[in-house]
Parts: sequence; structure tokens; C-alpha cells
Amino acid sequence: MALFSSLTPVIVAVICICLAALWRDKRKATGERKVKTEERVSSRPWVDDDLRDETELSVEENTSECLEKDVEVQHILYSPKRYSEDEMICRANGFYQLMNERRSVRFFSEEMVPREVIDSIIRTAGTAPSGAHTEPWTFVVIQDPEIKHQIREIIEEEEEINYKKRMGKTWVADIKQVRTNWIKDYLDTAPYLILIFKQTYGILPTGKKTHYYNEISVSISCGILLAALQNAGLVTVTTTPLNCGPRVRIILRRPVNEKLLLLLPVGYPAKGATVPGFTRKPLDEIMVFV
Ligand code: IYR
Repeated sequence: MALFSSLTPVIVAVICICLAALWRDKRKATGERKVKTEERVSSRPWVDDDLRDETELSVEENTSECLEKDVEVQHILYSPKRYSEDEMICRANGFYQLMNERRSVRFFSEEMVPREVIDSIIRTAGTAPSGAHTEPWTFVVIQDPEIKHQIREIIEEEEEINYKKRMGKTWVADIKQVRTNWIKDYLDTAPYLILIFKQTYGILPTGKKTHYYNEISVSISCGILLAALQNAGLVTVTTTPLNCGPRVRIILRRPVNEKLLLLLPVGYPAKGATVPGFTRKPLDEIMVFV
């Protein structure tokens, strides 16, 4: 009895530790985060809450130890070129015409494209705005035929499952008009594959750095990249290989904070390449002017 009562505090402490561990695991499993006092007070969600995916659950927010030292950024005068109204209208229409010729192409020529063009296109994509200027993107350009083929094998294996099981009948029916399937010849034939990774957080020597709105930032840079490709006379198809991200990331030796967002085969169209005869919604269907 005496032994039991002397052990009681120890037993209580062990039970408390176990309960705390269970509670922490449950919070981890459900993706719950520590709610900061200010958030509770304002009951507003953290800026990226709606963009989290299950692969990011283990990401903790910045702790005070891993905040970067405040860097004083000087503000400088900015006076971009101004055009006359006529010139503006002409440029806006010209750019629309160029972009309206863009089509998603799935048939590629093997013809090489100068590396300098690709470098310039990636530089252009890197001009996108990003949350707190974190520039949370990595563009992996693959030219090596063996690595392209390894990527193809992973993607075709997963896409076959996607088409047959994961996507469901409605999805498969909806994309029938595109006449695509899990066989992706373009992953071998296109001279380059550009794989765009979103950095879900940054890695500093002191810890993790929050990459605000990283998915939106990287998506904007992808849009700019598509415009740059079109401007250079190259073609691509925006692909989002379902379930391939982790395997592709490992082959490319990219770190865990990087998640595959888009894969773009890039090159010239093959002779006789075809595209679906889609039309675009007219202005009055896509714009509301108040
Ligand atoms: N990612 C698949 C399926 C696919 C899905 C949509 I939504 C498309 O607009 C086109 C294809 C593929 O690339 O085949």
C-alpha cells in the first residue's frame, strides 16, 4: 500500500505524458495546428489554410527562433514605360492575338530547341509576383533522354491507374473530347520536360520559412511561363500528373519541401500535330463589367 502511494505521482505523470502524446498525434493526424492567440481572437484562418494539402500536415509555422532577421529593403523609384493610348490598344490586341493562338499540343517533334531560349523562358517565369517575395518555385528542366524515360514510366504507370480507377467515369467521359489516355509519347519525344515544383516552405539555416500563398504564386509563374513559350513559338500541354509527385521528386533528388505542381513537355509541334477544335468563350461570357 505504502509502495503504491509513493508510486502514485509517478503513475499520474506517466499517464499525463501518454495522454499528451496521444493528443499530439491526433492533432498531427487531423492536420490541426497550434492556433496563435491573434488568430483565435480574430477567428480568421491563417492565409494559406485553404490551400493546404495532406502532404503539408507536418509543416510547422515559423517559430521565433527561425524568423529571418529583419532586412531593411530600400524602396526605389519605379517609372515603367508609358505608351500612347493608340499604342496601348495596338499592343493589347497584338498580345491577345498571340495568346489566342496558344493551344495545348500533345504531339511533339524531336527537333532541338536552343538552350538559351529555355533559360530565358524560365527567367521570365521567375519574374512572377509571390507572397512576401518568397519566390517559392523550382523549375527542373530535363533534357537527358534516360531521365525523361524514367519520368514517362512513372507517369504512365500512375496514369493507367488514374484512368482506370481513380478518376471515375464522369471525369473520363468529360476528357474524352481531348482524346488523351495514359500513354504519353511526348514525355520521350519533346526535347525538354519542365517540371514546376512549389516550395511549400523555405529551408533556412535557422529553420523553416513560411512561403505564403505558394501555390497561387507558382501558378501565376506558370501562366507567365506559358505566355513566354507561346511568344517564342514553342508548344506545350499543361499536365498535372496525379499521384506521381513523390516518385518524380525522388528521381530528381528534390527536397521534401518541394511538391510537383505541373509538368510541361516543351518543343516544336510534330508535323501533322492536331488539337481539339475548341472555341473560347466570348468576352461577354467571361467578363462582368460594373
Ligand atoms: N492528366 C490526365 C487526364 C486529363 C485530365 C484533364 I481535367 C484534362 O483536361 C486532360 C487530361 C492526362 O494528361 O491524360
